[in-house]
Amino acid sequence: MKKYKRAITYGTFDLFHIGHVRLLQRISDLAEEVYVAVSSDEFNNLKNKVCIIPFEERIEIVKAIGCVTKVLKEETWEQKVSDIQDNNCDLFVMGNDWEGKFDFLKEYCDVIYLPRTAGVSTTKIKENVKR
Ligand code: C2G
Repeated sequence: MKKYKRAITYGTFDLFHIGHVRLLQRISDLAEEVYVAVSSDEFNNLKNKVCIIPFEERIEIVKAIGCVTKVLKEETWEQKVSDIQDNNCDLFVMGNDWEGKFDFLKEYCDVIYLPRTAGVSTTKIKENVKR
């Protein structure tokens, strides 16, 4: 029996890599179900992130990950509270590069920040490809 029923996490998941997989797997170790909100291309602009892979492909890739129960679209910074309430999530998880940034959600569900997978990032992949 896992500690949580339904976890939710958010991200761009561009150039999907092992850091993303491990994060989702560790969330799945904690919760029966894993909901993932994938950032739209427009929201990425708000995050000043330029995506290589378009939203439609990024969300299809995340949906194909075995431990992912459901995918949602992330379009605003403000949607997390309603996402948590509408989907009855009892856990919100992010990698610890976001440590503390979403503690206000503790009013609605548990909040956990997991250690990032060291040595891998979309930025690093982009740089390696350019070499
Ligand atoms: N991640 C990780 N290890 C890495 C790289 C990323 O654990 N080496 C985690 C991040 O901490 C994040 C998730 O994978 O929890 C997705 O990372 P990004 O796609 O970079 O997401 P980000 O742009 O941080 O978007 O509203 C929240 C934002 O949408 C988060």
